[in-house]
Amino acid sequence: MTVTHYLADWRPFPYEIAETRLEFDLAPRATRVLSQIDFRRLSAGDLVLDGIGLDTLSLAIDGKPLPLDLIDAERGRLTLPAADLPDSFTFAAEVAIDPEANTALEGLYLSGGIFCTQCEAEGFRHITWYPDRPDVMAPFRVTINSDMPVLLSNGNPVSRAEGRAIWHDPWPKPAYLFALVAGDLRAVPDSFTTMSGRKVALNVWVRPGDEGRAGYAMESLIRSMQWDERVYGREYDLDVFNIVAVDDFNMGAMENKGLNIFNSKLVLASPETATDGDYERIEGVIGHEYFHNWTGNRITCRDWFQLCLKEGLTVFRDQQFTADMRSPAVNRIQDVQALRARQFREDAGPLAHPPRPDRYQEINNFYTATVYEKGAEVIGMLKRLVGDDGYRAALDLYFDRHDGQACTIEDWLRVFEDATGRDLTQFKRWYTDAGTPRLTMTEDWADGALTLHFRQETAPTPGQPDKPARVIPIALGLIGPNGDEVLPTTVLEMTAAEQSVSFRDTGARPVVSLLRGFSAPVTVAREIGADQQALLLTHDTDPYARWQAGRDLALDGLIARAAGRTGGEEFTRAIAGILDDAEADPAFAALCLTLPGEEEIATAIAARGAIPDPASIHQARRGLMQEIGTRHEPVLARLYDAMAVAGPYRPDAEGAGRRSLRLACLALLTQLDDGARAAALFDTAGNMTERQGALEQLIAAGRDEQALAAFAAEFGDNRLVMDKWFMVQPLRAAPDKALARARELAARADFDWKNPNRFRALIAGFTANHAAFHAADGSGYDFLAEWLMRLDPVNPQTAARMCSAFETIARYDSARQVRARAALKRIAAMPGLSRNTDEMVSRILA
Ligand code: 0A1
Ligand code: ZN
Repeated sequence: MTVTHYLADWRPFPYEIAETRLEFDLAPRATRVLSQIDFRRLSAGDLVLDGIGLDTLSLAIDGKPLPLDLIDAERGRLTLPAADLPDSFTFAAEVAIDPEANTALEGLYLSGGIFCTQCEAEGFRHITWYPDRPDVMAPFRVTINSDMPVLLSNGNPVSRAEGRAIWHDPWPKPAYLFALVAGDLRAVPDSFTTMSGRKVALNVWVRPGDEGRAGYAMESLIRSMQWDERVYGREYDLDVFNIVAVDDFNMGAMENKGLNIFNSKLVLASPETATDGDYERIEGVIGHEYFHNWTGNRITCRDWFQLCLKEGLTVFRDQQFTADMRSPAVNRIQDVQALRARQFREDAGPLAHPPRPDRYQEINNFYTATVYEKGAEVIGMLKRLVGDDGYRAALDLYFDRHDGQACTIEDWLRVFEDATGRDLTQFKRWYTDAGTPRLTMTEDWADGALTLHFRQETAPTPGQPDKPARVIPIALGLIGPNGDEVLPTTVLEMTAAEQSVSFRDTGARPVVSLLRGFSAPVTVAREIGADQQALLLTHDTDPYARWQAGRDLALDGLIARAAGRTGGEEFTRAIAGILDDAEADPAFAALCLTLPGEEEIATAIAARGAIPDPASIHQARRGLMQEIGTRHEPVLARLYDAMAVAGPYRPDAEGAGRRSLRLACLALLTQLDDGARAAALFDTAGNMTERQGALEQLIAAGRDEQALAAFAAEFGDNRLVMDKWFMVQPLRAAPDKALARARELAARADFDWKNPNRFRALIAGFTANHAAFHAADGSGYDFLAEWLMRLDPVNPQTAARMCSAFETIARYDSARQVRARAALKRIAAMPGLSRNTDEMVSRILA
């Protein structure tokens, strides 16, 4: 039975909750959950509670037993007719659940012997009967009965005795923010004094033996707390803040009130086991979950259609935080790269949806790049339009007006309107309309005036055939032919489908530096010559625009090469300037020096109306890397040596930047030295960043046997490090070898595929090998389908998310499309297919 939920159908819940009391008797196979919920009637209506997979032992109202046949197990509902209910009453239930059998990792489950919970979005209904919707908020009192040494829940500790802990969370919260943890855990403790002088006890909880790898997470937490006070004036509001690392987790982490639960890969780090990228993600995600305390918990979402209210804003905040902790320019470019790779891709395919969707079948399928990353971009545009002061005033008003409430995108936009006087009616389309606008610019140069003509258009997306014009903030500058900036950044607010603007007195005809700072999430089409791109790459004052100019130049060359022509000569020449300057900003140079990936090249080819051929793209990219390496060998070799960092490893932006440039040089030099440098680096590097980087090069060069064995011997008992080992092999293997490699790995006893990290490492590592996944014979599609069908009955959420590997099939040739669709149809036909995967597959096949 497929049910579609519509935004238009939202109705307020007719009851409020004064307090929720829960008592857990923990046992792996039969945990007993006793609940007492104090309801008060707000308006007419039956009391409808949600519950799935519960063994209900008893139900009562004010102590009077209720018949169990009120339960509709098929629909997961318990309906108590309004006529039978007093105005205020206590509902009580006693249920039994089986955490050990819970492989879906939704609700209460066991991860390596640790009891833990995941309740967003609708996990709480797997724990007990409840109005499992975000607009029903309550203070919680939780009793945990268990012999486990550490017993945690939300809020503040009330009491602890042998076998029992009581917790009280005074802040009203929806059920999706509930959490419980019980296990043999060790704390890495610290403390923080808030700006008003409240002392908060901080703990990062890990398994015994992992304490030495939790320090960076703790430092990141403290930096996050300081930052939110300094930049947003937001203070923490409980006596304790706990973070727990677990090995089995469907996503990255979860912002449960006062008790964040994390995928261990986003907590545990040491120089020998984690890369610079891992450290950066840990800092960003610790920040993200902490920032949710205000944007998500104190102010939550009225319904799940409003998910981007908390997620877009919290991603925006964590991006600001990372930019402040590291390099604003480099991080902006990385964010844009990620947005293009994941969100533009989503927007261009069958899974396109607006940041605020108006329908869903399975809400867990909507934790997407569109809701998160595009949701953040929309806020960036809003900030640019109202200015920094306007943004601050609007946010202050948001916290003031809506603290303690469950809100909508309308509430959010209204605070901006009220704080700044701006009408945001047209701007709202960014929230309600799917698709990436394409911005076309043409130029006229006459009588010393440069006129720019802009046109915006957005292709239809599923269910949305017409796309009215949006507000697009276009930040631009002008660069004179001698490289001087003749117009600093100005922002043009485009509101119509077509609009023009003129600039005079600029001297000789300048080159437009367009969409500076990536001021709007749009694609750009413009006529621009290679010499103009080279000019921007060398002289633009805006780092994003500089990088983008190089990107476009490289893509032009790669597309030509993939079509069997020559290409890339201009890029190869133009990066000489970047290499000369590289030591001034190594991280930026590394970004410029790393060619677009194969997937990005395929996207660019499709955007020009051609059909990408994965094998030619792979060849084209390697060929251009070889040419660049050959042309610049002396300087690359010099930089490679110069970027070695002396002294102990530190995971800061400076060291990470030097290592990223070093590895970018290594990738080019490996084309010439057959892996000699990579082999040496693998043997001598004292940090995982360089070891993994070297290993990836050795795999690509087909010289990996020894290194892989050494790596496995050294790290065989470290799950997170072995995930890397499982990931890099199918990802970096030559396209004709990757599938065999993936199958071999999948057959290993330590391919513990029920663990989401391990499954993703191998299977998503393979699908990210573009030419291997899109093999002409369809073998890559078959491999993915086979594993999704295996995973779906065990863990529908993770299986469903990975269906998105198929979302680009429409841009390939018809033979590939036929094969991919056949694989998808096999999944669709599987008996008992989950609602999660069913929805994803049907949308892709539609
Ligand atoms: N709110 C979390 C993301 C999250 C969503 C769902 C989960 O389980 C299905 C887990 C985590 C965040 O934004 O970090
Ligand atoms: Zn979030």
